[in-house]
Amino acid sequence: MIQFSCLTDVPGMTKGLVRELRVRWMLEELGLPHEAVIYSHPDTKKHPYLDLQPFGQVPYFKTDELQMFETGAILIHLALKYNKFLPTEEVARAHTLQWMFAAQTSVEPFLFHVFMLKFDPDAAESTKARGRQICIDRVKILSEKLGEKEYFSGEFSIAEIVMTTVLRTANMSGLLDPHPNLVKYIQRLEARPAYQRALAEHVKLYPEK
Ligand SMILES: N[C@@H](CCC(=O)N[C@@H](CS)C(=O)NCC(=O)O)C(=O)O
Repeated sequence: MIQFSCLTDVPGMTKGLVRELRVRWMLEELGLPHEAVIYSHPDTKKHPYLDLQPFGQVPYFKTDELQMFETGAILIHLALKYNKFLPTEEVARAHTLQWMFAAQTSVEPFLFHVFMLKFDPDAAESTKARGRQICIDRVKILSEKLGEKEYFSGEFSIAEIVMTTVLRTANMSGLLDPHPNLVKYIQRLEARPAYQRALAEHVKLYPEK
């Protein structure tokens, strides 16, 4: 049975907006039976929940074969598995993925920020401190998840290209100082000849800086 997590109660303004809705919608489109597993917010912040969603967020996604998190990745997984809603034709597929990533990375964080400022009177006051704390927590979780492993995704993959480039900024901000395994991870990935070639070409664009 397909399962995904959701929350018992959410602030009124976010009713109808919780991201588990994306997974529900996709499952309805596919006509697949599913079960929502409901958690209190405090329970999502401790084990065993954190084994299924390391950031303590909803949703996780679970079947007999696999468990995963991140709504975009869950949708891609379902689309590939059931061969629906992700075109197989190369250009159409590329454009579909492009718009999905655009929504989640280039658009959503900014729209959500404005939404929070409008509906949560305390958000403006605490956004800076809260933002920093979230960053501290996120890198700690990533450090724990990586542990002594070489890669997050098991082998060198597109996930590692993105993760390395994201974590480099955290390193420059000093956020990785308590996490030598993440610093070593970056160094290991940066040592790849392909990365070195890419960086050399990139910095050539900015000779004066
Ligand atoms: N990028 C994640 C975001 C998940 C997310 O932000 N979930 C929110 C609900 S919409 C959550 O669990 N918030 C509670 C929290 O962070 O404590 C995804 O798309 O799955």
